[in-house]
Amino acid sequence: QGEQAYLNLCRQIFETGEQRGDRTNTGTHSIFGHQIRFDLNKGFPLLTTKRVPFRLVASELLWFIKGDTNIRYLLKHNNNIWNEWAFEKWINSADYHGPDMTNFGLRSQEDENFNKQYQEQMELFKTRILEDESFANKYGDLGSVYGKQWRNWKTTQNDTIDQLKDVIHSIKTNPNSRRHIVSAWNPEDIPTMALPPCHTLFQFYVSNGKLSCQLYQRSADVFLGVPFNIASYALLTHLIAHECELEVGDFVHTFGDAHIYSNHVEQVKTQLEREIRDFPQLTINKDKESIFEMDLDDLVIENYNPHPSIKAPIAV
Ligand code: DHF
Ligand code: TMP
Repeated sequence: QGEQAYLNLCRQIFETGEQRGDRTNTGTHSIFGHQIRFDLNKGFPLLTTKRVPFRLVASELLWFIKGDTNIRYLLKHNNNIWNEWAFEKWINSADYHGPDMTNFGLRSQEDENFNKQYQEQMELFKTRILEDESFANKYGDLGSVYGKQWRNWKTTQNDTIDQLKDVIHSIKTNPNSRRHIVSAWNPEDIPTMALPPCHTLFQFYVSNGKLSCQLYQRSADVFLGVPFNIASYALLTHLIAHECELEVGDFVHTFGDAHIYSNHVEQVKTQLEREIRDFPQLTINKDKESIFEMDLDDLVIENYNPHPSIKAPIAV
């Protein structure tokens, strides 16, 4: 339960994980199939054994909720977490004429000279996304990722399905339903996505006036991605409970391939030596009912006193 369950998952991956290669050529320790649980009444699960930037988690979730798939919104909120995947599309396009950026993720870690060039190109890219709207429309878009599937799933009848609105409606009108599901996994659209969805499918459950949520995450970067994913789905559960006038219950996090990248091992060991502190509290602006009206300022985290942040390179 709680943060201890997260740390136990890390330990278990070290102790029983298989060393295996992966798409990014970084190398991982990995296990398959695991579940952890957070009682959302015991504080908001923003990990305390390292600082997790709530502002970035919240702006990414609001971006999904808006149905947006363009990193321009994120950049406007000073959120850089999806840059690499848009940049990748840009440097592979016929319009890119700068220095060769092939395999920039790994090369920027190994070659200091190249890293300088890469940082330069990335800054140019970001500026252009922010300042040039038609460029942003073309190269800031990540394809049919989360926001698209949650709010505008395309049907064979050339219609769209708003899964998020529908699931909120079904929670309100038929709480006992076993069909409160949102899926981001759209097999037809996978080829058009910068990254196939890692948090793949989630389900809600109403019991005794409390809303619980379970996520199936097919692939989990346990050090960098998972702390964000936990906080993001905890926040989503709070927001939907707020709109449906329910209390919060549990967040259940179920994993497929749960892995620690080989260049995160030292960082995780540092984190495992730290003592867990109390979780912070989340307050949502009571003047707003609908999750579709929420802004960053409507979400406030209090009493968050984590250990210092721990940096690590992200595998692209
Ligand atoms: N790829 C991989 N390999 N792992 C991921 O976790 C991942 N996550 C994605 C997209 N692609 C991915 C989207 N979510 C960070 C956290 C979540 C995230 C992307 C990036 C991240 O870099 N977190 C840093 C801080 C970032 C910052 O301050 O700008 C961290 O230390 O938590
Ligand atoms: P994959 O598509 O080859 O599985 O690579 C995706 C990587 O990104 C993998 O390490 C999992 C990680 N990831 C998360 O852990 N959480 C996320 O929210 C996202 C988008 C990715």
